[in-house]
Amino acid sequence: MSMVNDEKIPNNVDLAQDKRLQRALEQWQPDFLSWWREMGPEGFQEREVYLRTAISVTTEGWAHYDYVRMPDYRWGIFLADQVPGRTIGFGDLLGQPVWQDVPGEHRGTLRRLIVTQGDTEPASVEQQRALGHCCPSLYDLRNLFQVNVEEGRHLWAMVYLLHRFFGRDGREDAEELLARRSGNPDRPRILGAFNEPIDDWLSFYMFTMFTDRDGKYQLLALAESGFDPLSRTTRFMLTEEAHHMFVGETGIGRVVQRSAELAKLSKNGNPREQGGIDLETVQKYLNLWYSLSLDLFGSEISTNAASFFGAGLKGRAKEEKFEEHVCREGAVVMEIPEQGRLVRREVPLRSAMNEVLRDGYVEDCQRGVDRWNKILAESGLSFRLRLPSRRFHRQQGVFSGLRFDPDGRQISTEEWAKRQDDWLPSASDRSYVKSLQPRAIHERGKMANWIAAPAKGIDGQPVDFEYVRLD
Ligand code: BYC
Ligand code: FE
Ligand code: FE
Repeated sequence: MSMVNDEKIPNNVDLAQDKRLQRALEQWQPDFLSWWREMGPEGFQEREVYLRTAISVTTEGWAHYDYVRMPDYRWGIFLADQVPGRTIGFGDLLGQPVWQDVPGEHRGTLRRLIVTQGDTEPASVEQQRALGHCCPSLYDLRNLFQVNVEEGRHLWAMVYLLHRFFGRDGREDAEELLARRSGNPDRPRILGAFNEPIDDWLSFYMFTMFTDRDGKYQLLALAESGFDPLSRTTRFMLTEEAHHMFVGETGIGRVVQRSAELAKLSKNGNPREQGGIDLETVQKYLNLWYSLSLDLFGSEISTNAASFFGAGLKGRAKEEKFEEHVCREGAVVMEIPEQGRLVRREVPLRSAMNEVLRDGYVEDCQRGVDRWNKILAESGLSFRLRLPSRRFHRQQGVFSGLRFDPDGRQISTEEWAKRQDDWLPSASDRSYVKSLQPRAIHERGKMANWIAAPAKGIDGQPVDFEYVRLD
């Protein structure tokens, strides 16, 4: 029996009426499932997990909780409601009606944007696939799987667009989204951060805090798109993204809280003496994932970004908050390197759109850091976490190829080599973090020693709820 019907694939895109889409999905869906079994969460595929499934776009329907085995998860296809009379909100075509189909001249560019977005989703599942074996609690295990199945659904969202609007090219792209592999030297994922290993939970929380938050900003920018189906798809994805960032921010918050408790219990104020994570190590992981995530916005000065904006394909986050939407004039003053020195330059606004989007992201990250620092202040500790300079450890954009310290001061290659391990997780930091917890914690309500319990459970359930049935 076909797996492609409204019962198996909850949707609001008229799947039952769309024979072409059905045929494309009938090909792709079994390949997706084999990919999920091969590259999805390792060792827990047959377990029942207390998961949220989106079964409609209404407020009651998009958060339906029940026990489900992950391969039976009902990955759905949802577009946020159409806004009647919606017009393009920025760029050269400001005020014109949005497109319900792909304009021929933008076909290649839209395909690239959708493929790039789509590629990150399965990549993150691959990166996180072994984490179940060292989970700090059942609560966290469930959150990991929730994030994983929803990233799977985000892949479905992009595959829907490829199948529905891009014909045979789109079908080929959709297959390739299942063929690339995170970290594989021969067929890597497209963007840098998605090829980095995530093999401990501190990295996982940093990733969901900082990298999923890049997702939020990219989705906000795509939600402005003049290609209405892309706008509607990404708007619905954003509703799921909030939980991913919640997992990251509260995860780090719980680590910070526990580290503060353990610091007080130890003779020298070092949580490591009590089997916890010291705040210096937390800062190094933060430096790493924040800088990798800054790279995901692309270069500070980008002709791609300028043409995406001009053509009405990708706007700014919450475009309506800006005063002026054409942006043919205007400039952003940036300090950029020229011949090895930082100089102030005026960059035409459209070419600076990646940096404008990054500005909002940086502010959003800072709010999270402030909340962590509040936990430290309330614990009476003087240590504070902070975001490093945007220039620190960059591999994309105008600062790549040069070396900067976390304060943004330019330094020599020799100094970088000497100090690198003070700023980024060293091999010994990584093995320490991994050594903290030799086995997964499976007892209901119990937490690993290095992390505090969450303030409350999921979906109104208690913290000691059986979030994953392991027997
Ligand atoms: N790594 O003008 P440039 C998410 C490439 S996360 C490798 O600087 P542009 C999620 C770039 O492709 C959100 N390559 O940048 C989170 C270009 O290549 P070509 C994902 C990079 O084009 C957690 C060249 O460098 N969504 O959803 O303005 C879990 C020069 O490009 C990188 C999107 O990314 C990099 N970091 O902007 C799960 C939205 N950065 O053309 C999911 C769609 C740049 O020379 N993508 N390059 O071959 C875009 O809007 C743009 O492609 C980018 C780059 C913002 C990524
Ligand atoms: Fe996603
Ligand atoms: Fe996400």
